[in-house]
Amino acid sequence: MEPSEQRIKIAVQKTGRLTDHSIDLLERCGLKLTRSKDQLICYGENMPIDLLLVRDDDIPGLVGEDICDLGIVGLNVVEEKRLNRAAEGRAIEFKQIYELDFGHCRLALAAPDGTEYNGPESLEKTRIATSYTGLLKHFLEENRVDAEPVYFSGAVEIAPKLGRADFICDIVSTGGTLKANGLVEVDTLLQSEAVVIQTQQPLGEAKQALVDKILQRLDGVLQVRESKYIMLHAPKDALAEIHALLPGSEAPTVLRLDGDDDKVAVHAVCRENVFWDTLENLKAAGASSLLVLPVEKMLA
Ligand code: PRT
Ligand code: ZN
Repeated sequence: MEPSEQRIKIAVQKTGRLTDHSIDLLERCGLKLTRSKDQLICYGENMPIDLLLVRDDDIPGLVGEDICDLGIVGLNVVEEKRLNRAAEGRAIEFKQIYELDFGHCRLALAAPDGTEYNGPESLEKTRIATSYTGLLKHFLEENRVDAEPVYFSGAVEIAPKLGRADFICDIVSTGGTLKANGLVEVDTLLQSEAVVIQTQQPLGEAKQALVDKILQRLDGVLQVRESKYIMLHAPKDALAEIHALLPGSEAPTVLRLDGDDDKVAVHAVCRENVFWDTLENLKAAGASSLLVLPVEKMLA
């Protein structure tokens, strides 16, 4: 095994909403992992890459302080950490590389059903319970509103019932928790999803080459998720119309069909989801023998 300073370290959430998705994504990039006995590290068996399994709140700090080279974490956590550090005069910046299309949620303002809200000015002189004081203060400053953030480390949604706040500012995904507590969403501060962050420190040639390789594979895995390979027969005179209907495809391959001078075979990689509607529209434009196949791997 390489000396530890030559291995890439990726900070990943130990247990939580992002854990399975993050590990699955890295495994689909070809990484074979074994967990250490204490479950705190996953060692890469076939590549010099190890995962540090930590609380999600620690991930931006570990990457910002150069202890890990990459991290997978919610944008909400990254932005909160960045703003808190900036307020303390210890700014950290990351190379934020990819949005990973999982862990979707939003940081939203909510209030007891019936509360009047006509925009941020309605927050003037109110108390707002949150664990996201950095993002909330930033929002209040941007909107020049004087309100009082009240820090709650968890169970923010019960603050209004306890008489501790007029509004709450918390992460929402389905909205079920707000509803169960008689709260209504009134504004959105941030749309979030899991992202890959990279340290801004130069990594050295060998490590950077490995990071580039893993990022290229990640890109391939993300593209493949939405991509499909379409094969069809098209009348030559409908080719332009049919190409225009193929979602997200750049240059389809057009092949001659043996014994048929009027039609050609068209093969294309479509980088957006192919729905039944698309196939029906292609058929209406004259396409026949339509076949849609999943794409296993892709390298641009
Ligand atoms: O232990 P550790 O600190 O690592 O974990 P954690 O408890 O802080 O985080 P975790 O696992 O709950 O969430 C990790 C990340 O997932 C968050 O930082 C977000 O980026 C993202 N995420 C996506 C969410 C949600 N969806 C979500 N729904 N994080 C939290 N929630 C909460 C929400 O606040 C509400 O209380 O889940 C509850 C249910 O939400 P509704 O709207 O579906 O009812
Ligand atoms: Zn956390």
